[in-house]
Amino acid sequence: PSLEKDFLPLYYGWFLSKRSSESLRKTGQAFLDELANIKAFKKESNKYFGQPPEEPKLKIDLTSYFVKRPPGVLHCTTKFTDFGKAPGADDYAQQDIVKTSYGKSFFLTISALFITPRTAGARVEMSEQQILLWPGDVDVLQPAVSLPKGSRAHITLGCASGVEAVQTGLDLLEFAKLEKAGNKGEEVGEIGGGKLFSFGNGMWMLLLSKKIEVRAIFGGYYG
Ligand code: ACK
Repeated sequence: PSLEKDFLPLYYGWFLSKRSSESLRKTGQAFLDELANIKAFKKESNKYFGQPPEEPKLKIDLTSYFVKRPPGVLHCTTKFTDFGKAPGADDYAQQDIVKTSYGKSFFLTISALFITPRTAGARVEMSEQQILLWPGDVDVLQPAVSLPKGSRAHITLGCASGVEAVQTGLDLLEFAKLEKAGNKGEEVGEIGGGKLFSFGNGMWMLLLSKKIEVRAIFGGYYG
């Protein structure tokens, strides 16, 4: 054992292969394009997505709305360790499962795509084995709403101007909170890829009829 403290990454997570990453970005873009054409979406988009009020019929370009897109390959954060400064960082990094999984390859399942006025993302459904890598302290919405383990698991596809990526996971927890309260959203119809649900306040989710599998490597991002 080294006397020196391990240097922890900015965050741990699954990093998609270049191919899976490109493919998921395309799927996400297709979803945004299609959503922008949906009547029910257009109806409320000026309210929540800053459409100019004088042009209520103008189709919003969601791809440019979510202007901040992750550079490089997409990822699913497990634990944000902030180079060791984040609460619980050492406890997470010291787990055997984290050490033995480091550098290993996985298939992640994506069950849904979602947007809010702040973020666009993909919901990740973890296997029992993958849940072992999920930290115990991140599925919490302040103040004091605890949600089922893994509720936050996501891949950020884009953020609106001025919004930080951390928001995507919080937005997904918001969906999970509504679901926990028995609100499954209002089914708006079938679009390419699955069933579209509106949760109000500009929150939309596409439940994929065929879940997407992506290839990913577990590891750390050092910036
Ligand atoms: O899209 P994400 O999951 O949200 O991936 C990025 C990554 O770390 C690098 O910024 C996530 N992130 C940033 N701050 C936090 C935080 N305080 N808690 C959890 N995840 C965070 C961000």
